[in-house]
Amino acid sequence: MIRGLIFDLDGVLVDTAKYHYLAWKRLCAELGYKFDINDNELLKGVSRIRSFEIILEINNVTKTPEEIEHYCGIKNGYYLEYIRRLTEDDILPGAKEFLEDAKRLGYKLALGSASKNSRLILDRLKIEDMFDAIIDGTKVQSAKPDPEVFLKGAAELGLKPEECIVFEDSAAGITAARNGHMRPVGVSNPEIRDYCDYFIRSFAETTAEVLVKKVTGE
Ligand code: B16
Ligand code: MG
Repeated sequence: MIRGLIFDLDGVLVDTAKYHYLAWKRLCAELGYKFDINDNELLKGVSRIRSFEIILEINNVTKTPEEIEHYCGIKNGYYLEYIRRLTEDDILPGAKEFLEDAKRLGYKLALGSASKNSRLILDRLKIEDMFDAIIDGTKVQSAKPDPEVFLKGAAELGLKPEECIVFEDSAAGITAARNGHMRPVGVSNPEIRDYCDYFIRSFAETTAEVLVKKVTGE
């Protein structure tokens, strides 16, 4: 029986994926690196450090851990310029209503994000207090597709992994949910449609009650 819903942040509740892309693109332009929208797909759901390592691999370049840290700091500065401008209106269509509906039905809600900026983003969107547990990049050692972020979310909700649905927009996140024995629901990103148990283009097209029934067949 499903008792908990775990939400990824970037690309699921808010479209910050485009800001990650713009920030990496700006850094890559300065460094003379190749980086396009297809390359960006590989970074979705992946930690900041791992994202830059992937960019280095694409460009056949090596950097020291200190240099990687340095450039990730520059990228995060660019990213913060964008997300400081976020408002409540930037929550994706139907997402807030879906969270409210799920709470009303008694589901426990957790955030399971790779981002170290999640508190700032939740604060800007004014939805921080809707979550019973917030697990993000500041609390985990292993990046998605490792299931750590979702397993910690389920544990903090006091639930077994099998009792949780995970909402994700990235291939790494869908794999992480499966690795953690949870039910992955793909959101918004058509690239992952074939890898999840169920796919929605937007939360506006469903309700918590209908979605849980569709996923579990209950
Ligand atoms: P930050 P999610 C992930 O968030 C993003 O999808 C990914 O592109 C980003 O590199 C990662 O957070 C780290 O973000 O630089 O803010 O710590 O999708 O897991 O909510
Ligand atoms: Mg995401």
